[in-house]
Amino acid sequence: MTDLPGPGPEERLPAPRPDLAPVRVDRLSSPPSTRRFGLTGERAAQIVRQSGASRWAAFLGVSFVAIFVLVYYFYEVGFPAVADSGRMVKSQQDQIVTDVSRGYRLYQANCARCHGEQGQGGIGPILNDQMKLLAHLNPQYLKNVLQVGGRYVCGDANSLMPAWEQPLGPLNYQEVNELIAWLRAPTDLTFEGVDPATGEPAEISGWRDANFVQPPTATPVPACWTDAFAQPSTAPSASPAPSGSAAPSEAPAGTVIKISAQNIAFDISEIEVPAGQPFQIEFTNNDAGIPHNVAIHEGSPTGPAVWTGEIVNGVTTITYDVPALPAGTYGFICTVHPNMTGTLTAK
Ligand code: HEC
Ligand SMILES: [Cu+2]
Repeated sequence: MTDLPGPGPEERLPAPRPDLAPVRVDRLSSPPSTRRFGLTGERAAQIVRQSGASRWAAFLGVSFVAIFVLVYYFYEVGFPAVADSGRMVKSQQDQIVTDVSRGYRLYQANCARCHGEQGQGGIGPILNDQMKLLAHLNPQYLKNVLQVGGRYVCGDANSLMPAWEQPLGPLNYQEVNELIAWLRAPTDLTFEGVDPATGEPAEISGWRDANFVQPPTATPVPACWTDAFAQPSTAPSASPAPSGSAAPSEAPAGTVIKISAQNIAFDISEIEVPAGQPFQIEFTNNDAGIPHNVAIHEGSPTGPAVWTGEIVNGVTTITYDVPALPAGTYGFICTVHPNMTGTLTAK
């Protein structure tokens, strides 16, 4: 610690050091010839050529990067004036198609047995109706129905449709989103799917017509689907009354056909009536709280309607007076449940 011995630590001072003379060093050790700035003409020309070339190379490099960045930008977000040309838009569309086709498969597996393979209705209400798809079947409503179940629709606690989304149902939120994407898929969206009728691969397209405009005369879709049947049923119920008062006098000895409906099905699939004679149908609806009727259509149940009976809520019995039918084959159907059908022959 100390340089010189002393009587006490406080008296020990640093020893003086001799002055150091600065050492002179030549900074450059290369020979002076290399440190001359003089240029030969040849060398100067070479330098000019070289720097010109490297500026050119740098310019090319920078422009290449600039063009690349620009092209890549448009490749990602789309070229101006070329619709849907961007990679991001395309991959977004691919994702939508993936969702829709998965939703389509979920629909065929879980929903088609009640709502029909084409959404035409059956045990459950029609879903592919443009008026419904316009506003009634909006994503939030569909989400609620699938979360809560059929009771959300008309407040019927005994609705036939269960809840579908977890935790009450079997499907997770992703599957529900895919189902909603399918139900609302526009008609111009097509994808590879399996035709439920043939089991063959087929081009499937959505139901919703994006260009559909509500006709001015259209009545809005009621919140509860059975209300849609209430209106026509009240109007015809007024007209059958006068004809009903006339019919019994006409056909007291006439034919009376008995049909009943239970568990969303008719008990018979074939009826025979005399041609050219009015007859009566005694219709019993055994499904509590579920509306049914009998309607007669030309040729087949999907043909043009010839006569439509009043829709009645079960459990009840109603006697319909049916006007005379020309000889031929007809279909009978429940207007509310298009999968309740049968054949009627007049001869
Ligand atoms: C067991 C038959 C059945 C199955 C399976 C079924 N539904 Fe339903 N669905 C119904 C019935 C019945 C109603 C009417 C609810 C009510 O009023 O009680 C309904 C109502 C609906 C509604 C409301 C319709 C409207 O007009 O407001 C939607 C949407 C719906 N179902 C979608 C689906 C989807 C999607 C699936 C498949 C995951 C499905 N349903 C499976 C029977 C079924
Ligand atoms: Cu019915």
